[in-house]
Amino acid sequence: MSAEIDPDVPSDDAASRALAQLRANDLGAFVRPAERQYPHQWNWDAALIALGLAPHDPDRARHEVRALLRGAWADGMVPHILYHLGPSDYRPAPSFWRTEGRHPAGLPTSGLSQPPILASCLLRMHDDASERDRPAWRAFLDETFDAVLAWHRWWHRDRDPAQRGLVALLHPWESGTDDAPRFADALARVEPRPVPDFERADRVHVAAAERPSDDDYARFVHLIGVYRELAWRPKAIFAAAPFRVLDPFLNAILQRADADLARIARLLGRPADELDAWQDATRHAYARLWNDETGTFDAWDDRAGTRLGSSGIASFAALWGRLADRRQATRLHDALDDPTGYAPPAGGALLATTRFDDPAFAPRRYWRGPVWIVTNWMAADGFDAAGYPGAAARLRRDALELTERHGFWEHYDPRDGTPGGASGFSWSAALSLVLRRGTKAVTA
Ligand code: 2M8
Repeated sequence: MSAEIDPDVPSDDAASRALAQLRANDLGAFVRPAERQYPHQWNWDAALIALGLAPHDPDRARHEVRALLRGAWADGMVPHILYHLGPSDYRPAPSFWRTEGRHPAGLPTSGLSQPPILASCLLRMHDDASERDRPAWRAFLDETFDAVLAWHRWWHRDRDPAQRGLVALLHPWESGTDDAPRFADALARVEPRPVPDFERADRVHVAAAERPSDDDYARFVHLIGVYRELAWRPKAIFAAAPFRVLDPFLNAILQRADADLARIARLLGRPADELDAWQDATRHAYARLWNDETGTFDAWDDRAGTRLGSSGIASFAALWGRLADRRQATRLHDALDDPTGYAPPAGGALLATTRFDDPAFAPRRYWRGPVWIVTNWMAADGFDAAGYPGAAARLRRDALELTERHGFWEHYDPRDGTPGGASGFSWSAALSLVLRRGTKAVTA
């Protein structure tokens, strides 16, 4: 269906196409992230899909969030993949994780988590609702509050046991930006053992050149092998993790989500002190990720005790998390206009995942170069808040143009906008609805 999209159609038609894409991906129990590539429910995809659907079909949006929270473990962790409908041609298969005894009865899940963007989406669904819908959203904030808070507690307790103010990723999949160049050095230190019961199946519907390399994948799978042997016990896997990274992307999303959950708490008349304390600790620790030489927020390899380079898109998340000061925001803004940084050539689009002059930049390979609609949306929000409405408008315009010209793909080549990755990609459709709502509000 994406090939039928005409860039000149009025935006209401474009919105209908986005809703049609989400309907096509709706499997009843949940909306799959893409028509073929991702047949299960993914954590942050679900939150973004719900946000897109909320004003059009609030009941369906709430159903999506309920389905996600049904996967929560007893310790509060909300997993990154939920296999509601059992096995499929996707790998890892549910049984590969060996999470029995940890996942809820009858709902197999992965053993990892993903960016906790849910609280931020929930607050927006409530705030953007019509007068008529708002009471139902308020009731839904109340219904979901304890589960979301328990998940944030899990991050701050089990992924920051020494209370340093930054939570750790134990697997690149937990960042949502799986093969991002900033993880390369930390992954290179992982020595993968072959895992006998695993075979890659992610290159059937998507070109191999647009998926992570075999080297990366061997390590992704090896890490799961290590953790499943430790029965996913939080203390044990934290201590043994061959890959442990303090990531500016994940921590910025958590910071914003803590702030948004604190707003929800106040709205509901619940205490917010714990949420406020987490934000103070994170703000303090996050400042140390800043690299004044490069003008980036860098990830930290918690195993080697070293700074990781190739920060790319992760730096811009600091704006989403309201974690960049005025000078840092200006440095990030400057990189948008720098052709060796992120300024696209004529006919291209903001915002590449990696700087154009980074040796790791790969314009069509997954999280190593392409433009993703989610990161444009986050960066636009951040630049608006930092006092750069022009940059925010460019980011929104480029994202909308990409989806209108090419349809809803997983990502787009920043040099010429050509689409790549999975077709029929749900969050590109969902966020096009969100961006269009934002654009309308600004121009109204
Ligand atoms: C991608 O990740 C999965 C593994 O979790 C995969 O490559 O198979 C990532 O882009 C992730 O951020 C996203 O949530 C998921 C589904 O869209 O796909």
